[in-house]
Amino acid sequence: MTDNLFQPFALNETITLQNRILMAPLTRCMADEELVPTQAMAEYYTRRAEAGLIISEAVLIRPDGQGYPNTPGLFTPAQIDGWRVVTDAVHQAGGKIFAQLWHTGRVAHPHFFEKSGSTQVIAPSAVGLEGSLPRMRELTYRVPKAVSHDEIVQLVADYAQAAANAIDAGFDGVEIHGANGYLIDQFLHCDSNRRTDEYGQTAENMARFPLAVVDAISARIGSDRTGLRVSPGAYVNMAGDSKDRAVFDYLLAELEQRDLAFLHIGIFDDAMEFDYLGGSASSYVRSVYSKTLVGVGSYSAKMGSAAIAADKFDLLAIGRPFIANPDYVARVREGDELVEYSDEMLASLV
Ligand code: FNR
Ligand code: 8K6
Repeated sequence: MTDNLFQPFALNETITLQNRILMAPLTRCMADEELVPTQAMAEYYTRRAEAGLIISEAVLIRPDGQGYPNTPGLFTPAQIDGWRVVTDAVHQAGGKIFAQLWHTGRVAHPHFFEKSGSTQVIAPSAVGLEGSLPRMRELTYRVPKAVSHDEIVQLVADYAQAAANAIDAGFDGVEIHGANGYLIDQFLHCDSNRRTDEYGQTAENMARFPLAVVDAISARIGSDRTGLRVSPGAYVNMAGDSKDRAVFDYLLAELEQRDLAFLHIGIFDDAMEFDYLGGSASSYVRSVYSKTLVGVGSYSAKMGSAAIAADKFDLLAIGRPFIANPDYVARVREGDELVEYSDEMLASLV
């Protein structure tokens, strides 16, 4: 039984989703060399327009946020025009789509953005990742430069501008990518944030930049069109620390005071438990945050439906099965069998 997934859901007074299934953000590395979305991407998203809400693949707010090849941007007129083709097509098909706004922080590599004139990888602190980029083993991660106060102010402005660009491009809203060990998440974990100024050391300070981004974007496009994805449990590009718990307790209490469209967990498998969270990432967030929550992470439609029925979260995001099944929503509704996901499917946009 998955009936509850097919109930409409009002995020707020301005946005109602036709069902409770979200397409999770999925980086596909298929934009053109100018990081402009292509016609093939418009068709890929349009095939999935039956989702209650599509969250786009992560979209760069500016050049120095790039850490993977051919990830699209929202900082040039051509990129905005390219996205308008995508959003128009999704809307024509009856769908809704938010842009996921992204800066990878220390996971970036100048290989991708040195032609923009900058060669500096930036992060909260000068603590690099070990190793090299996925599928580009000749590129090793750099030790980032710790951003200055003025550079933080500029980053907040750049996030807000990218959100305004997303609305110009026809998106229904934005999801701030605060998860998976990228820039915003780097401020929230002790592994990557060693600052001793007003952006480090205490929970309030470590949450200052993420909340400044949330507030600047909300002021620019409305909190009703602003969502946020977070990873309180460190699991990728990040080491966990028991002191991170207090940071997320503070952040989530602050977010409780704001009227975001939704909060979304960033995790690959929601069965993963974190000692310092006292359980899974979703159960922890649910225990301290009472507003709309999107669960995700290795869920089948049945498991997700049961989790919603048990009030563990309100909406279900589906990632890999949506890559394997463009018509995922129809298949679940009809009780049809699903095609199983495999990593080889990442080679083309179907
Ligand atoms: C992802 N995920 C991801 N998350 C995110 O916040 N932004 C992104 O751009 C991406 N990109 C991405 C690409 C690929 C190929 C995969 C497999 C995953 C994570 C994704 O949104 C989701 O959280 C996980 O895939 C877990 O959900 P499923 O796949 O188990 O339903
Ligand atoms: C070159 C493609 C870059 C895409 C970046 C997004 C992440 C892709 C994820 C692929 C699946 C890997 C799962 C790793 C989960 C770690 C859990 C410990």
